[in-house]
Amino acid sequence: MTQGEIVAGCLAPHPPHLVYAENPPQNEPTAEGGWEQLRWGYERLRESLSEIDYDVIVILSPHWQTYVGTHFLGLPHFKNLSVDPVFPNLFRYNYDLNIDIDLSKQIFDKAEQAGLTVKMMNNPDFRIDYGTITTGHMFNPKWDKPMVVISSNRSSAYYSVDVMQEMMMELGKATREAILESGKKAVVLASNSLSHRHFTTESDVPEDMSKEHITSHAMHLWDMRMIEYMRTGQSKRIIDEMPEFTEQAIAESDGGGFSWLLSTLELPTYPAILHGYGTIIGTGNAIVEWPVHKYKEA
Ligand code: 2X7
Ligand code: FE2
Repeated sequence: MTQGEIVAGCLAPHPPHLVYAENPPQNEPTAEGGWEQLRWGYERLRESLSEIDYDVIVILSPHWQTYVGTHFLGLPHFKNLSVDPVFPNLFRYNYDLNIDIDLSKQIFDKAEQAGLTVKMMNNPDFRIDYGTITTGHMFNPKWDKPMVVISSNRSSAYYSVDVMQEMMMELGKATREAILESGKKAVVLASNSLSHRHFTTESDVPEDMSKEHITSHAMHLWDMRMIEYMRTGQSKRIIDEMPEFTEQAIAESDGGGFSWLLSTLELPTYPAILHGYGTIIGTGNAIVEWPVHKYKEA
């Protein structure tokens, strides 16, 4: 069998506002637009990968939170209504997604061999979180590729960001090894915002962009620092500064996705492509692609 590969890795944030502003038929509420900078960023990401052949999307979402180990969606098909618990006015999405359970099980096995606690989610009524769905929709609105969906083990809350990161680095290695052995071509997505301090009230018109800005200068500086590291191939510095960043910027990297992503890519030293940056209710969001396919050895 030919060896599988990761063709690209992306930071692909999931505020439900993006789906709301797109007005797809699956979402019940309707909007007058909004957050265009980020939505155009997703357009550029999709365009950038449109000529790249791949079989499966592997995603880790911080809104599927599990406290005992890492879980994987373990049934071939999930269909239901997903409602954002904080923004039910913006996100009521009828999803229909297919899972690559063979690859899920292969990653599960590798992670278990590495000593991580893992579980397959086999409840057909399980409701998929809005992080997975928003990133899934914005990355691939046609939903025409199977997915592997990985939960966020909340070890940062239970232990510390350092412990979380060590576990996510292991999970990233296991994910990579399983993909290589599977013979499949995969795109890996970390579904998270950067700085995550948000406003506590919503404007009358949620998509009123005159109200949108970063919550503080300190959050802006942290976001720019992380983006600069990504754009200049300094993944190791991101990993080294992750505990400080996560704590000081209340960053959504606490869910582990960002560390996991960089580990699946073996801490890339080549520049990532920034497709877009913008704020959503004051949080910082970057759409970033590591174009692995361009840098692979011949
Ligand atoms: O989940 C989110 C988020 N990460 C950032 C902003 C707004 C809403 O939801
Ligand atoms: Fe979030």
